[in-house]
Amino acid sequence: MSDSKGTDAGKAPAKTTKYDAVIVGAGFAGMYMLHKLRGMGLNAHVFEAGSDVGGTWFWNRYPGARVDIESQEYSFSFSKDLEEEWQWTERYAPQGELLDYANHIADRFDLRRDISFNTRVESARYDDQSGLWRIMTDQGETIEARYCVMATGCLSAAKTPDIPGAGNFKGETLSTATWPDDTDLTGKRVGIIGTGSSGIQTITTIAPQVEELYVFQRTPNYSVPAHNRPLDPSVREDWLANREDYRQQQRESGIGIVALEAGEDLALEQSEEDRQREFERRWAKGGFCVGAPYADTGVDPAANKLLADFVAGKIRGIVKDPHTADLLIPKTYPFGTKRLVVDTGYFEVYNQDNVHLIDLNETPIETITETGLRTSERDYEFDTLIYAIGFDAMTGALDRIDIRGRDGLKLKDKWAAGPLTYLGLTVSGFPNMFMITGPGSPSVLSNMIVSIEQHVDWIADCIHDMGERQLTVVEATPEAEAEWVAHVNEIADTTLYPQANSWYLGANVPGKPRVFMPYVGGVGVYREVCDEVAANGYKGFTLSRAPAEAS
Ligand code: FAD
Ligand code: N01
Repeated sequence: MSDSKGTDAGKAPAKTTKYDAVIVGAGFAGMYMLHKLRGMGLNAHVFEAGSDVGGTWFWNRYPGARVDIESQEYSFSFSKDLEEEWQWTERYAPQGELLDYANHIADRFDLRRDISFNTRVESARYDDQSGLWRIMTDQGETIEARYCVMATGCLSAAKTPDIPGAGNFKGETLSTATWPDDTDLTGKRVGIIGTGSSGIQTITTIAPQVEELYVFQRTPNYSVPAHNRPLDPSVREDWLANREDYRQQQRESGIGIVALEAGEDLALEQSEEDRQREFERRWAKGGFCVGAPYADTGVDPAANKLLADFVAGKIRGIVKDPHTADLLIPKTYPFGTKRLVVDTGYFEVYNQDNVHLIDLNETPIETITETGLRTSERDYEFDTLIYAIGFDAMTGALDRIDIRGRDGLKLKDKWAAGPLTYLGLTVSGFPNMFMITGPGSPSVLSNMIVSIEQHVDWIADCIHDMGERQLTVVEATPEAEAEWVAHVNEIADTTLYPQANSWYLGANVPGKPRVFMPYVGGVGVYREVCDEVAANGYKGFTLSRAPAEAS
């Protein structure tokens, strides 16, 4: 159906460019989607707001940014050659190496020729008659495409500071989510707001360089040791030798990580001695496996408390000042119900004289000032202010696009009380639009690369099958969507997750509906559901031809 190409959007005068599929976003999801659709002979094109590929790893260049899943597991499996030629250097790859990996993929599969960079998609409207999406960019171009794939990222819409006086500060202001390359904090006085994963990685890395570091903490986070180190060649050899088996394990697992070693026994049924031994073994191994020793810690408050107490003991053992240690121990939510942080000496930095922890519960921020920040207790002065305050997660990037489906229905209105999706892949009323790792899928509760691959493959198969049947419109039914949303909520409620004011629930964005967004059923179970839907003739979808093509 394509009749013209426009790889250099923005330079051309207003015109309509046609593609079979438009993909929004050139992170790992958008890149693989492009590769896959191209391989099927489709004319697909990507629009990316940034100036290059990599998504998360392109934007988040703050000091210490690195993956929280072992490198070989956080990598694509779709190409054996890619897997064999790429060499990770550390157990947990740093941001720069992850960005190199993204660039390597773009080069190796010659992706850039079908990506328009520095181009933000502002609106996407579905036309009922033609069954096509009309997409508009901030470069003034209009695009028509049969399929629109939102690869916009779950953690790509950074929050803007909602703190009184934000903007007053006359020194250097930085955000972890849009960190510039040429920053040197050596010898500076720095204030940082936020102690999630981004804050913790930044704090740990800059603490030895800066003169003074003021950490403004509202809620402490559970953090476990990464035990990061240069990647042992034997790990790579073992992974490549058993690649098929490991990849299969990932796909069938709970969160897509082989190293998780998800325990199947119940904590409450173990002796105190056995439990401590297992907790210690996992702490020594490091990473997310610390959070999965037993099957009941995520669902039973008593079992959860055993693990939480163990980790609290570790924090007390590391941090010398008992009051500071106490402030660093989470007390308001169960262990693991916010994304666990995997750190490299985080708690240790509080033993340094130049690092100061300020508890915002005790002394809240009154205002940002020209020279720093004022709490209810005193003024703090610094040269650089860092915001590590997180994202409008899962729905934020989609909300920032004016998406209108059948009969002009706005996605934002449809989702006013929380996201409604079928399988986290599609939305009823928005035919031919797919989301990669959307709300209602395992997404951010999983190894994202595993989930991205599964979604891309499923979407590509669906588009292929539509072509085979000479059909042009695929749309989730309202009934299937309602049933899926109820199921997602029901199983979330069997866990302790909803007890934390986390971004999984939208609790970090004022006014955002409180709905648990990701699917907790596990990537293996979820994959089976998606495969069954496809095998049963796309159960829960209507497949048709657009009215303009029906005769
Ligand atoms: P992204 O990488 O977010 O890419 C989306 C792209 O879409 C962005 O480049 C954005 O600019 C673009 N975009 C969005 N809206 C528009 C628009 N309207 N027009 C044009 N372009 C648009 N996950 C893990 O599993 N393990 C980890 O260790 C891990 N670490 C993380 C660390 C950080 C700092 C963050 C923020 C997230 C992390 N994640 C991690 C989650 C991470 O987002 C995913 O692993 C993965 O990189 C997501 O890829 P993606 O392509 O889906 O989205
Ligand atoms: O964001 P967050 P993040 N005043 O929302 C605080 C992934 N990731 O960017 O909890 C004061 O977790 C807020 O406090 P509170 C990972 O999935 C992975 O750190 O709202 N404080 C919190 O402490 C992660 O979960 C890695 O009370 C304010 C912090 O800011 C996700 O991205 C690395 C505030 C925000 O924490 C998001 O992590 C980085 C205010 N007004 C990110 N507003 C890896 O390691 C917010 N805060 C792989």
